[in-house]
Formats: sequence, structure tokens, C-alpha cells
Amino acid sequence: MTGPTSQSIDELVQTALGELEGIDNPESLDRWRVAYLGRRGSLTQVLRGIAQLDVEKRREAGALGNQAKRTLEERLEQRLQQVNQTQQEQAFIRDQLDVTLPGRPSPIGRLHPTTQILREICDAFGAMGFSVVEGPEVEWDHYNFEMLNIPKGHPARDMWNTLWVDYQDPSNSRSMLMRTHTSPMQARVMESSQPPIRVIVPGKCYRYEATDATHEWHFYQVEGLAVDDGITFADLKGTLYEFARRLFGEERRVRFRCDYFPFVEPGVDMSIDCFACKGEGKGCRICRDSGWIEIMGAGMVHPKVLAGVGYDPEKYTGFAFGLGPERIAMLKYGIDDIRLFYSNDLRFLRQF
Ligand code: FA5
Repeated sequence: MTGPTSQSIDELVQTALGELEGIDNPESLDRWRVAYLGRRGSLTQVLRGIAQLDVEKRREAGALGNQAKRTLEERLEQRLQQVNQTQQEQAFIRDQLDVTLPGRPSPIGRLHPTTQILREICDAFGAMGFSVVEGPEVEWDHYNFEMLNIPKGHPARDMWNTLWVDYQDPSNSRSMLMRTHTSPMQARVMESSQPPIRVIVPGKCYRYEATDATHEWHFYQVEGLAVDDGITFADLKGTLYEFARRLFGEERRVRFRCDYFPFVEPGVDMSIDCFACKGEGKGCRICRDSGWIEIMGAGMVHPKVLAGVGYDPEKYTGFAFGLGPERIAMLKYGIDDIRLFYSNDLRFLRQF
């Protein structure tokens, strides 16, 4: 019977290995694999032919055939690795980075001037032991007005032009609004904690107001509240004086004048001497000739507000204040129109 001889198997292996050496890409390697080891490949055919041999020859040729198959498979694997490696090296040489090329600049953002000044303000009060709390921008009239000694129909409501939200709580007839100031947090903080209290409340406020160089319809405020046994007006003055020095420098002078807010008694406004004209006043655009710039409203917490949250006004006293960070940033950086803050003009924002 005819069939593969050890010589013919050997020759086939030599031919196949010879071809393999000359192959240098994965596609040709695959074609080689199909040609020798595929279903109709040369070696596969040879192995099939072994079945036709006599029993004695079949065993010997079978062993040789299997050995030949293993050899071809192993050498194919080795060659595949070599070819892949060579291709990777060539790709690396071809595509390698030119590290001397200048980098592409990635645009870096910056903090909005309001955020920067808010952080400065929070740091200044933080250093004096105040902690920061935040409250809702959509608020009940109960907290925005009533708890602040401004009942329904009180003329003082006209001081805060209000954006009302078209919703009323059916269970207690409370109306909803966009908070006009951060003062509602006075009542919320006192309701949820006991003295001693020392907090500041940065946050956004909204007013139904025509805008001009110093008025926006949405702006930030920072509220401050300190309540304890024995707090006096001297504490209020000392705290705010220290704040002004930290923000505007050692040499700043501070002025307090009487002002009216229904939730404080007495109430004051606080001004600093104008840094532009050094308090001289004459011909100064920044302070409009007065020599002083108002930066906040403040006062001693009204006994009715303390009683409203369940504190004993005979035992506890406190002070509160509310300032506008945009106006403070305007003073500090000489910005002459508050509308620049939120008009999204990068030429303005990039200056800070
Ligand atoms: C108030 O809103 C009081 N809640 C402040 C207060 C708190 C007084 C605690 C006493 C005790 P007033 O309306 O004056 O007060 O606003 C306070 C600050 O917010 C102003 O000094 C100003 O800096 C800023 N502000 C007020 N209205 C605007 C506006 N339309 N645009 C920008 N900033 C404003």
C-alpha cells in the first residue's frame, strides 16, 4: 500500500519551514497555516494518508506525522511573535513622538470674581470663629418676612421687591417666593439650634428690581448671626471693624449710622472710608463725593425675632448683618457696573 514515508514527511516539513522563514507579515503567516495545517493543507493530507499504510508502518509514520504537526505549529507560533514584535518596533520608529514639539496649551478656567470675594469674606469671618451654613433660595414668606418681624401688610415689605412663586402651602397658607435676602436663615438657624450661635450664610438672592450700575435683580448676600448670653453692640462693632480691616486693609476707617430694618433694634448701616479718595470725598466718582462707602446693613437682633424662635430675649442677645459681596468686589477691584458680573463677558472675567 502507498502512503507517506518518513522521507516525504521530512521533506514536507523542511519545505514548510523554509517558506516560513521568509514570511514577514501576519496575513501571509495565516495563508501559510492554511496551506500546511488547514483542513485541506498539505500536512493534513499527509496525515490522512497514514491510515492507508500497513499496520507496522502506520505506527511509525503516525508518530512522525504528529511530531511534524507539532513542529510546524510551534514554529508558526514563534514566527508570529517575531513578526508582531518587528511590526511594533517599526510602528514605534515610524510614529514616535517628537518630544521637542511645543505642547498644545489647554485652557485653564478661573474662579468667578464673586466666588473669589465670597471665599475671602468667608475666610475673614471663619478666622473669627463663624461657621458657614447655606439655605434655600426658594423660600416661604414665613421665613423671609414673618419670622423677621415683617407681618403681612407691613409697609416694610416694600423694602424688598419680591418675586413671588405661584404656590401656597394649603396646610398653613404660607406663600412661596424667591428669597429677597439671606436673613430668613436667621430664623431657620435659631429654630434648629441653641446658643451660642455664630454663623455666616453666603447665598443668592432675587429682587423684582430694575437693574442699574449698582443693582442686579439677582445677586449674592452674606448674612451673619451671633447669638449668646451677653452679646452687645460693642461685639457687633468689633467684629465688623475687624472684617473691614481684613478685607480692605489696616488703615480703613469705619462708620456706623442709624438705619432701619424691622428685624434689628437698633439698626445700622456700616460704611468704610473711601479707598479711592482716602476719605477726602471731593470729586470722587467711587464714593460720590461723600468720602464713605456703605457696605452692609446690621444691628442687634430684635427681641421679637428671638422670642419668635423660642429664645428668651431677657437671657439672650445677638447681632446680625447682611452684606453684598458684588458691591464689596466692586469697591475692592474698582468695578463700576454690577451688571458685568453676570453678563458672561470673558474679557471682564479674565481680569480676575
Ligand atoms: C438687607 O437685605 C438686610 N437683610 C440686611 C441686614 C441683615 C440688615 C441683618 C440687618 C441685619 P439691604 O436690602 O440693604 O438689606 O441689602 C443688603 C446688601 O445687599 C446691600 O448693602 C447691598 O450690598 C446688597 N444688595 C441689596 N440689593 C441689591 C441689588 N439689587 N443688587 C446688588 N446688591 C444688592
